[in-house]
Amino acid sequence: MSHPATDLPRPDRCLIMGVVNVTPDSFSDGGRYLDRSAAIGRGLELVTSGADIVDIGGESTRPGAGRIDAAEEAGRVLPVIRELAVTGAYVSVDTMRAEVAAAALEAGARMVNDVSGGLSDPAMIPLIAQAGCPYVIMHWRGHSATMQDRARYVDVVAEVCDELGQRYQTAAEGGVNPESIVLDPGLGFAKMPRHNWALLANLDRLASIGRPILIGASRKRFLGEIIASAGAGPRPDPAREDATIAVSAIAALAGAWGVRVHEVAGSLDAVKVAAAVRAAQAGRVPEAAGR
Ligand code: PMM
Repeated sequence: MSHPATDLPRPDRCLIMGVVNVTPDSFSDGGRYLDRSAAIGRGLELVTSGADIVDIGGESTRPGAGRIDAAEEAGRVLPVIRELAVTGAYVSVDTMRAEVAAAALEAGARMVNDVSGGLSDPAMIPLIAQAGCPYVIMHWRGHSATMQDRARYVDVVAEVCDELGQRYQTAAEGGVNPESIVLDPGLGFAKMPRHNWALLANLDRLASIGRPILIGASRKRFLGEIIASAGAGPRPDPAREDATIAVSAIAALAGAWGVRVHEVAGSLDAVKVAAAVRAAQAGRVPEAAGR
């Protein structure tokens, strides 16, 4: 099957996907942007800070979270997507529902970020095939309420590569343009901290599937745990930003296509530094890597 050219952004450095969760309960920014104008303002702020993509989500996927209904999810994200898209921002919608994805594309979103990689809603892959838009397939083993019970692996890197590879193949066989697919190991989704670290240590193996890799580590608990002071619990969420920036540098140096982050500035600097090192590794003179 031939496909039209894809709208997948490919800057000359690791790109920055800025996050706005229009939810009351996401672990990091839950409750801050449930108000529509606050969410739009935040999206614009992320773009001004240099985000290449703004990812808008209306349903929390934090471990243990329950589902909301599609109407509520759509009601949260659509007005925000509409307002951001008219400014020319490249907007993606973070949803597992084909119905919400379709309405979001109609409202001006250009990419669908599906944390279930098409597993949650059988209508998703046909929708993406028909829309011809870029599609993020994340590694997922089940809904948030019980996903941590599924964090069982003999070899997490091999199993995530295998399961992601299967989702990629299913999507391509379902008519999705392979050139528009991005793969994401789903850090924190059916993963214990040791699984997240193993995946971050082996991004080259994920990349060997042959598609761009997106990494979403921003402010997740496993970062708070690794930087905890002796005898103290995990570092709380806002104090995980420096660790997030470190992951952005590491992922970019390993050749990741993008990092999904709550704050843009530090990660943007980090990916520019990584781009300079990669250029030098390739024997080129590093130049300013875009904005
Ligand atoms: N993580 C969250 C939500 N959406 N999407 C992708 N592609 N990758 C992720 O790692 C990911 C995601 C959970 O984090 P949040 O509640 O801060 O958005």
